[in-house]
Amino acid sequence: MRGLGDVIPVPARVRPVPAAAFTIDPGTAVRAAPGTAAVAEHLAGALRAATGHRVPVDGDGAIRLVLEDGHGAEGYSLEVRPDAVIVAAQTPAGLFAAVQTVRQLLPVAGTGDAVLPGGRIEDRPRFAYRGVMLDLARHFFTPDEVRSFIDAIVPFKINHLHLHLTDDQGWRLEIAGWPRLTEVSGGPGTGVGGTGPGFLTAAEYAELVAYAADRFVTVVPEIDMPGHVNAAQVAYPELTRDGLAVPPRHDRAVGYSSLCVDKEETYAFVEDVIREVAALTPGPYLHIGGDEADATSAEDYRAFLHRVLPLVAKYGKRAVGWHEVAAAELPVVPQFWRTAADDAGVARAVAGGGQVIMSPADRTYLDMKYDADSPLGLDWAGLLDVARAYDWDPATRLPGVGERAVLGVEAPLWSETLGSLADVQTMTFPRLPAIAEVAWSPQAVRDWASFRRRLATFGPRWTAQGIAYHRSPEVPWA
Ligand code: TNX
Repeated sequence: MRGLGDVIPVPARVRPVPAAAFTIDPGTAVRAAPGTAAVAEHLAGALRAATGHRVPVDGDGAIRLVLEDGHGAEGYSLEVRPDAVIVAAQTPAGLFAAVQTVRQLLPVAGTGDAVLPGGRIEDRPRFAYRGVMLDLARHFFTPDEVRSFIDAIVPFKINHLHLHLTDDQGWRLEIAGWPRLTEVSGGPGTGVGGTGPGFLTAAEYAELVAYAADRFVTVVPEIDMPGHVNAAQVAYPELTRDGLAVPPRHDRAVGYSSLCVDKEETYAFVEDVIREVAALTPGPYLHIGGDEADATSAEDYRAFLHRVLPLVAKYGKRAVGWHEVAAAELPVVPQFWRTAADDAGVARAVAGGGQVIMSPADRTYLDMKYDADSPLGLDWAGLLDVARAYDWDPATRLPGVGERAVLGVEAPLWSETLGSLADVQTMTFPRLPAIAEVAWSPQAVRDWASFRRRLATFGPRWTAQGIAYHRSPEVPWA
């Protein structure tokens, strides 16, 4: 049996009472509070998988879900006693976080009674935004593959999935009124190296958003501009400077394409796209990219953002952009991604009261190689082993960007070198759990020696779930 605190992310407070374990037996049931039936089903499903017992959701179960004040937006408490398990939170999202803790305390899959260790956990996230990004543009992943990715990240209390939907190589989301975006740039040969085809229809995207929402994950769609737009220009030559067709590109180069900042056609296109994406996305954020706009002059870049950021607000969304967007000095959440020790633009943005998403490439980029022998991945930000992904503090990473200025942490996974879901999983696990703990757990309770021991127990779980993972030599795998 695991210890009560042997979960990832490590909870803020754990008080084990070893004598107070609870046994899930054939009579165990879950009791939902009003408004918590969906979460109760998630919990009952996990208990069924771990025991093979019926575990109904009914009116007098010993495992009780309770809604009460005092836990914050996603916090919870979990009390395990011999006669009852009481899961309390202020919101269904908090109860769902507690369910992830319980799942990790259960055996992988089993037939027969299972034991939950006794005691009490009080837990709440350090940062509100805990994200992962998946790049569907360089290599497309199907809706089923994205759902399986969501299932794999949810246990670590990740609550945002950023989808990088467009880039120079391909355009992966159907947009009403602009059919060639996906007919042409989502067609065969549009992935890196000529792979593909693939794109999400509007209906498939909406289904993914709903699937994520059922698991308390908010989808953050990204339409990258004014650079990274070759695929859009291939589909619609009127978006180029001279209106002439450009060749499709399936290599890994970056920084060569740009929308035309002084053409009105550009803004008709951008407004249609933003309106459509906003209408399909219930979450608060819309990511407009803004990175590596090397083919756009600094003056044009600012002028572009001054036209486009207000459009995001017009359609009811909060704009996020890679941190170059901080240059515009307009309301936008910058996502810091470089490896530099400081960033004046981000510091200025937060001095005005803003918040930033932290994704320093040398700590969070899941597409970096683990070590020099990694067959997959890139290495422009250096090698990224698990300890390096774990051992940093988002609130001391950038001068002038302290605890309150950090909205959260995101781990981006770019897919230039990743041709399959197994490749995606291998780069994500086991580093994502490290970054998830950075984002959720108080700095004071985090500890590498404890983390690597807890992490080791996930090997058999991932194997049982069919999830490929990298057997990092730093981890004492079971
Ligand atoms: C930089 S990070 C990019 C992407 C690449 C990535 C590869 C960022 C905002 N832009 O276009 O895919 O490096 O690691």
